[in-house]
Amino acid sequence: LFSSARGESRIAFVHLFEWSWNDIGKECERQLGPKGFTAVQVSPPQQSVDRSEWWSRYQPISYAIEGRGGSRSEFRAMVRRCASAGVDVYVDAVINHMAALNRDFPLVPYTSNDFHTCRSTINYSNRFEVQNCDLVGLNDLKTESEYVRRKIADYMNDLIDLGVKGFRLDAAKHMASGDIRAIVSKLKRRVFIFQEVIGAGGEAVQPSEYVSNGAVTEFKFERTVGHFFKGRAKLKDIRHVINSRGWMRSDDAVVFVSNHDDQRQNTQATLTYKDIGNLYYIGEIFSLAYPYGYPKVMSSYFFEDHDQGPPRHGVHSGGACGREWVCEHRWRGISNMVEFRGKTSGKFFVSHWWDNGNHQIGFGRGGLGYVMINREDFATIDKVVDTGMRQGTYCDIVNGEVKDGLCDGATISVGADGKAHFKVGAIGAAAIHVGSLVRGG
Ligand code: ARE
Ligand code: CA
Repeated sequence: LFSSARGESRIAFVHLFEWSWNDIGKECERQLGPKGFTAVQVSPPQQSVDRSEWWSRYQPISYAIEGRGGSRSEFRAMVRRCASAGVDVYVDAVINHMAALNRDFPLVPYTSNDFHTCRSTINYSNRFEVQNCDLVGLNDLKTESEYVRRKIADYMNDLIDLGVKGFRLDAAKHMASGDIRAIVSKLKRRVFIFQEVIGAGGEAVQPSEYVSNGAVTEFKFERTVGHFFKGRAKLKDIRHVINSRGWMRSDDAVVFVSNHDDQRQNTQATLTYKDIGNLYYIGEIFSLAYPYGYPKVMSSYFFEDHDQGPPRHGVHSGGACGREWVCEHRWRGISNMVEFRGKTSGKFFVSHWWDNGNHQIGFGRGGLGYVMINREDFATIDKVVDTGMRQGTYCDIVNGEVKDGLCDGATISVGADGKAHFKVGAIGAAAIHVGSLVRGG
């Protein structure tokens, strides 16, 4: 079902938002490959309006591969380096619309005939308006036209020739599902498709309409994690909400704690790196441990203003993680939980659940891993629980790293009865898995 270039199932991927192609190539080799990330989502690579705001990338003016990310040859080199490191590249494909300029794009070429004519503000309870009117003023393409479909497919096939293995279809809700199907059927190879469809009750167009074309974003996951980790409900109840009625099937869902839009405009409901304490950190650890969907890790740059573009210096050329770039994907507990998710993928269910009746939870993955999450603001966890794991000493990969078979940080001992003693501080986590066994067993 979810097979990737590695020939394994899809484990987790990262969105290196606004990273340059050169920096991504290096990151694949140094970090993403070694930590077991399946893929990296890159910012829209096609030629866009030339503005400093991050969102200029969502305003295409042609399908040439050039712009802030780098040149076409740098893009090609990135894909090759990532492939050698075992990491697929997913492109954010902006195909619903062109830039908010005159309806004339000679470089494609598109002329006014290739666009819809509705310019009114979209009323989301009206299907026609959602799919035919300009989204925030962006020129809406006639995706029902054979010519437009061919131009879009040519662009995507060009990327496939460059080695791209998947696509995020931006603003998929604004294209009829059948239009997407027709475009995807023109692709020369089978690739991973996931569609950005923001589900909202009462709207005319629903995410379920799109599952026949590929995976779909499940925004309920982001909102649920935000709701519980921001302390609005007892964390112990989160398992009754995720994957409950009305949720996308796990195999169809792409999930995330936060995305590039919501970390800017929806911070009341969404966890981001800006949340005080370690909330984002433990929310991400939870998401990577919990068996639902195909998780995407957001990797951000520090920003103050909604529109603010990326740092002038790249991550590997003076910008640096922790200085101008946040690089959440490198935080120890997050990168190591990608390994946890890979090692536990054979048992894609929750086992050995424990909670304190409030905001402290622990759960296993059928004997392949165990995670403890403490969302209490003050109380620590000091508890013996049944992990279901084989006897041995395991490196707690949130608080330590396995190096040459040894753990450089905290360890957890699992007894012959599967029980282990966990001590976890307030707003903290601990996790062990079969790959972090360091002694005994
Ligand atoms: C920019 C300016 C605008 C200006 C426009 C044209 O900000 O003021 O009118 O340019 O000149 C991104 C930015 C936009 C930006 C755009 C183009 O977010 O601010 O506009 O790039 O540069 C809906 C869609 C959903 C979409 C969100 C943003 O359904 O698909 O709006 N998300 C994707 C990307 C965005 C991107 C685009 C689409 C456009 O992830 O980054 O926009 O390519 C409810 C509804 C949702 C709706 C949501 C917000 O939740 O259910 O469907 O999402 O409200 O309106
Ligand atoms: Ca449309």
